[in-house]
Amino acid sequence: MSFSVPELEDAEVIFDIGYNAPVSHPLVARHIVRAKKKGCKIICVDPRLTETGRIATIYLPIKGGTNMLFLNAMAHVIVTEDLVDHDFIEKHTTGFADYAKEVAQEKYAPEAVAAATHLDPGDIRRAARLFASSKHTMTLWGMGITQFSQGVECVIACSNLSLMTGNYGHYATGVGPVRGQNNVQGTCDMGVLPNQYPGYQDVTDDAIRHKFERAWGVSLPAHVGLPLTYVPDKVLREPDPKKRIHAYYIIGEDPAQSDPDLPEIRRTLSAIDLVIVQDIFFNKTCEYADVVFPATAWGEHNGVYTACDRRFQRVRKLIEPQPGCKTDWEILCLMATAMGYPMHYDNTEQIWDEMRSLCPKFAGASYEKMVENHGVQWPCTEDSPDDTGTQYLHKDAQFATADGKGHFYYYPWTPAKELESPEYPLSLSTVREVGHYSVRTMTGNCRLLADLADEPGYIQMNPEDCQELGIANGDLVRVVSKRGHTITRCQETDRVSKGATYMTYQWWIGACNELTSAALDPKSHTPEFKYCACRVEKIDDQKQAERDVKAQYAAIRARMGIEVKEV
Ligand SMILES: Nc1nc2c(c(=O)[nH]1)N[C@H]1C(S)=C(S)[C@@H](COP(=O)(O)OP(=O)(O)OC[C@H]3O[C@@H](n4cnc5c(=O)[nH]c(N)nc54)[C@H](O)[C@@H]3O)O[C@H]1N2
Ligand SMILES: Nc1nc2c(c(=O)[nH]1)N[C@H]1C(S)=C(S)[C@@H](COP(=O)(O)OP(=O)(O)OC[C@H]3O[C@@H](n4cnc5c(=O)[nH]c(N)nc54)[C@H](O)[C@@H]3O)O[C@H]1N2
Ligand SMILES: [Mo]
Repeated sequence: MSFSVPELEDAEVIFDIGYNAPVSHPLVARHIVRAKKKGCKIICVDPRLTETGRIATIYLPIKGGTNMLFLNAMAHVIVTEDLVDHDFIEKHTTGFADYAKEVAQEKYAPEAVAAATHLDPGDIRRAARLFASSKHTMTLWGMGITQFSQGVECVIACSNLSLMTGNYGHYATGVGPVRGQNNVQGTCDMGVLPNQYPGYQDVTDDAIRHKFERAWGVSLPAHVGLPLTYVPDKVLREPDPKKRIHAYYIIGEDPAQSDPDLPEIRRTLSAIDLVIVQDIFFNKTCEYADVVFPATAWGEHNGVYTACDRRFQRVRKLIEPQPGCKTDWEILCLMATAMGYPMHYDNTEQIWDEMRSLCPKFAGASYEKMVENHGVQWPCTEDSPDDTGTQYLHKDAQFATADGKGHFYYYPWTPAKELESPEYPLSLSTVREVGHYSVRTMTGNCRLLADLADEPGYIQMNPEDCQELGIANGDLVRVVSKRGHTITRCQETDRVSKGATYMTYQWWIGACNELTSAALDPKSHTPEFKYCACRVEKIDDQKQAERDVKAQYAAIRARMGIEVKEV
């Protein structure tokens, strides 16, 4: 994120696209509400009417999968109505003239994209004018733009809008990809990426690689590793046995629930020789594990988490772990040692200080500074007390590119890879709900949260679709795609448009990843979780279906070792 979350309160315009803060990040949502109370205008682009959409100045109920068409139309209006910041563009960017020529084409006029995007051309024009009207326009995006086969290009298109309107490089402006989990930013900071070491340093850069080799006393490969989403390929379809994956060490991830196309994931996990799962609960992937390492949870260990706005924060142990559980870093040390590389640290601060010595961006972010300043935002390059970190990036519009400038790139729209068809006439998008968390190991066993929503989850459907299929609110239904099928409950709501359906990916029985497609973005390798085609089938014998769901739920919980206390 280029800005800090609290800066949102001083935004004059918030451009919220494909991001549902009230459900996904209630603390961020609070800042959006405060901004609104201070007079901020909100543009919300989401095919479902979210709570942000409800309080928006302009709500744009976009047809799923047409983000790029819409973003190019926004750029079209800003360019053709000459709402751009000429001075900023000239001083701080390159490539604008070529980009402007492309988006100025008539095919991107709001009137021309109306049919495909399902948006009112007047609303697009109003939104573009509002976006360009302020130097405190702040953009927030989420999975609604990134979980597409054209995710990265849409992120660049959002950045273009900020560049052309001078919305970079000062307080309360810029772009905010709001990261998912409490520490997903931290895992990337620490190099849990196929192409980079800690501190965003490329594995293909010889000087960098040699630095890590010297520090660790090992030789390291010069090639980029494999992204998570290529594991099925490298297990099921790799002809060269030497290149096939034989062992899979999974730490804090539940691919058997959260990866797309679960029938294929099950084949993959069954075909691998060795599966190790390191987790705080018995998750669905554990059913395929040869070894399970029980790890400690957040209240049971010390460490550092990075928030979405680059803020390192100390976390402290509150309680002693259960006997037999170890911290993730201790387990890794034991594994490394057992494999012939003696690895030892006395505590997390030692690990942190080694990391700082190897990562220029983080070099000044000591434990001490984190405590004194309630966290430190990177980059923090100097050890001296004066360097307290970086609140917002690209100060004075100096960008982290070779020439220090922001670059414009144009991309045409590419539709989602699987569209509605006579056999699968509905679109399916998969999203989040407020009461449950990702693979539900952490929320599924809590009675209070189960009261909010429980198995087999639900599918949001427009009332007209329900009527056509003869399905009532609350009915169990079967949902089918090219990959598989699942059972869930119909939730009738006019917040979604006709022809579009939504499921959350938290459910073990109503598992939407039985249906989703593994089409990937070629740059980020992120699956197209936000679009595939499905059909919904009515179930005639509801009583039997209810009994089946209950039995399946009991069986899954028994396999997971979950004791259910009836109250
Ligand atoms: N309660 C709860 N909170 C969570 C999580 C959880 O599981 N439960 N998970 C965490 C994680 S890992 C993450 S990554 C974040 C994600 O947080 P978000 O990005 O907010 O998550 P989603 O609900 O997946 O998607 C956001 C919105 O995209 C919209 N959308 C779908 N298709 C399109 C489209 O074609 N165009 C546009 N513009 N929008 C579209 C959906 O309707 C949805 O409202 O949430 C985190 N917070
Ligand atoms: N259909 C569909 N699928 C999706 C998405 C979607 O929008 N739609 N979103 C995708 C996204 S953005 C994400 S991030 C993934 C999330 O999917 P996952 O990463 O698989 O799910 P999480 O629930 O975040 O946690 C994974 C595991 O980590 C364990 N865990 C928690 N804390 C610790 C710890 O301290 N140590 C260890 N070792 N384990 C721990 C939990 O018990 C859990 O089993 O799902 C993806 N899958
Ligand atoms: Mo995520």
